Amino acid sequence: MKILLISVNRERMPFPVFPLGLAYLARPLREEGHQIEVVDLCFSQEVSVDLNNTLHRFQPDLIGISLRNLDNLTYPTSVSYLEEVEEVIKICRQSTSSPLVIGGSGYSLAPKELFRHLDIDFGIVGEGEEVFLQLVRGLERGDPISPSPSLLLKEKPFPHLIKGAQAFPIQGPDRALFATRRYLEDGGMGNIQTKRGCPFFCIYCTYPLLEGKKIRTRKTEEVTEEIRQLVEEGVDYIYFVDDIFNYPPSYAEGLCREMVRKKFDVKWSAFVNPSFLTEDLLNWMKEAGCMGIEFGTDSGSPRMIANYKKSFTPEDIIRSSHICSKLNVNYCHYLLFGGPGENEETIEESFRLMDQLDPTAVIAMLGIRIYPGTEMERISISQGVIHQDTHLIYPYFYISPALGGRLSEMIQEKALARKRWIVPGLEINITQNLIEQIRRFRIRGPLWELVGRMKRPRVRPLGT
Ligand code: B12
Ligand code: SF4
Repeated sequence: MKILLISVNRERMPFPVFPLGLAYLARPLREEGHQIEVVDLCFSQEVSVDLNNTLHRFQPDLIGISLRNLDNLTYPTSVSYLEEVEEVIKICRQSTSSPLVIGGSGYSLAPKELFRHLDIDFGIVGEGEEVFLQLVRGLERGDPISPSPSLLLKEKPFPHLIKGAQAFPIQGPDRALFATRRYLEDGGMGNIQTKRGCPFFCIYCTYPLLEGKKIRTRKTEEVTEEIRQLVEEGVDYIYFVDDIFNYPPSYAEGLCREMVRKKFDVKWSAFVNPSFLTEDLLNWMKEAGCMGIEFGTDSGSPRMIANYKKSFTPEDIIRSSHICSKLNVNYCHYLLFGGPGENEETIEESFRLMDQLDPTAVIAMLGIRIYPGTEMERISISQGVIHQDTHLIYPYFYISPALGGRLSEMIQEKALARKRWIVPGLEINITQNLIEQIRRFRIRGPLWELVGRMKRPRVRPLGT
C-alpha cells in the first residue's frame, strides 16, 4: 500500500522537535513492505504547495496525520494549532479520496471531541505502531473494519471504552525518511526514547494517560544501538524524551554505564525527578555525556508541591540541586504558577527557594492547562472554572482565584528582577527571534543553559 505520513507540527518554540512518533510508526509499515512517504510540515514555506505536490505525485492509498500538539501550552500567549490541522485535512480532502487516519499525543488527549471536530475517517488513540498496522492490513484485504477501544471510525458509534493502545515490546523508530540533520541544525538536537509510562499522579499531568502508569523499558542494547546510529549520522546532542529519565534509577544507571562502555561521543539532557537522583547516578550520567538536567519541580512551596501531588518533597529538590551544583552539571527547574491553592505567599516561597538554590535557569509557566481525564479537570469543574461540556480541545487554564487576576503581573515583576528566569508566556528571556539568532551560532542543546550569560533580561512588553 502507498501510505503518506504527515507531521502537522509547525511549532518552533522552544525549538523544532523531530517527529519521533511518526518515525516509530514508519518502522513496522516499512518492514511489512509498504511504500511510505513523509511530509513534514515543520519547515515548509508553503504548506498547500508542498502538500499538494506530494499528494499529486505520490497518489497515496492511505494518509496518516500525526497531531503532536493541540496548543502551545503557554498562558497568556496561548495559541491553538487546530486551525492549521483543519487546513491540512481540507487540502487532503480536496486532492484525494484516500482515507485519513489521525493519531498522536495531541489527538489522544481528546479523541472523541477531536473526531467530531475534524473531518477524518479513522482515529487511533495512544501508541499507533500496532493498531495502524492492523488497520492497514484490514483495509488491504478489504475486511470490514470495526471500532475498538483504540480505534474510532467515521459513521460508527464510538466504542464504549476508549483506551490508548500500548505497544509492547517497544520497537525502535525508523528515521530513514526524516530530516534528522535539519532538526539537529535548527533545533540543536536529536531525540530518543528509552521507555514509556509514568506511575505517578500529579493532578494536571497527561503523561500517565498517554503512556500508561506501568513503565515499559526498551532493551538497553537497542537504545545504545539507536544512539550509535544517530552519532554515525552526525548527531552530537540528544534529548531523552522519557517522562522521567531517572526512574527506575537502576535502568538509568545501566543505560549510562553502557553508554560509557561504548564511548559515545555525544552530549545529552533529559527530564529528571528530584526524588531519584543520587550523586552516584549523576556521576554515571555525567560520564555518559549528560550536560543538563531539567527538573519538573513545579513549585518551591511545600503546600503547592502537596497540592500538585508531586512524588517528592522540598528537601528532595534541595538535595538534588546540591548534587548538580557539586558535580557541576547545569540544571533548570520548571515551575508552574497558579494551581489550586496558589497565593501570593506560595509564589513568594517558590521565588525564595530558587534564589537559595541559584540553578542555571528557572523556566516558569503560568496557569495550568486543563486536560480531559485529569484530576485538574475534576477540580476545575467543581470550582466552576469550566463546565462538564467545555471543549478542552482548546486551551483553558486554571488560575487560582486567590491571586485576584494578578498572576502575570506578579511573576513579571519578580522574574524581571532576576537574571536566570525564563517566562515563555511573558516572553521574558525567550522569543522565537532570539532563539533563532542564537542557533545561527550552531549551538546545541536547550538554550536555557545560556540565560545566565545574557547581559540584561530581555523582555518584549506584552501587547507589542
Ligand atoms: C519530550 C517532550 C517535549 C520535549 C521535546 C524534546 C525533543 N527534542 O524531542 C520538549 C520539552 C522540548 C517539548 C516541547 C513542547 N511540548 Co512536549 N512533550 C514531550 C513528551 C514528554 C514526549 C514526546 C515524545 O517525543 N514522545 C515519544 C513519541 C514516540 O511518542 P508520540 O509522539 O506520542 O507518538 C506515538 C503516539 O502518539 C502515536 N502517534 C504519533 N503520531 C501518529 C500518527 C498516526 C497517524 C497514528 C495512528 C499514531 C500516531 O504513535 C506514536 C508511537 O507510539 C510529551 C508527553 C508525552 N508523554 O507524550 C509532551 C507533549 C507532546 N508536549 C506538549 C507540548 C504542548 C509541548 C510544547 C508546545 C510546550 C511548550 N510550550 O514548550 C512544546 C512544543 C515543541 C515543538 N516544537 O513541537 C504536549 C502536547 C499536547 C498539547 N497540550 O497540545 C504533550 C503531550 C505534553 C502535555 N502537556 O500533555 N516537549
Ligand atoms: S509530572 Fe512527571 S511525575 Fe508527575 S505524573 Fe507527570 S510525568 Fe509523572
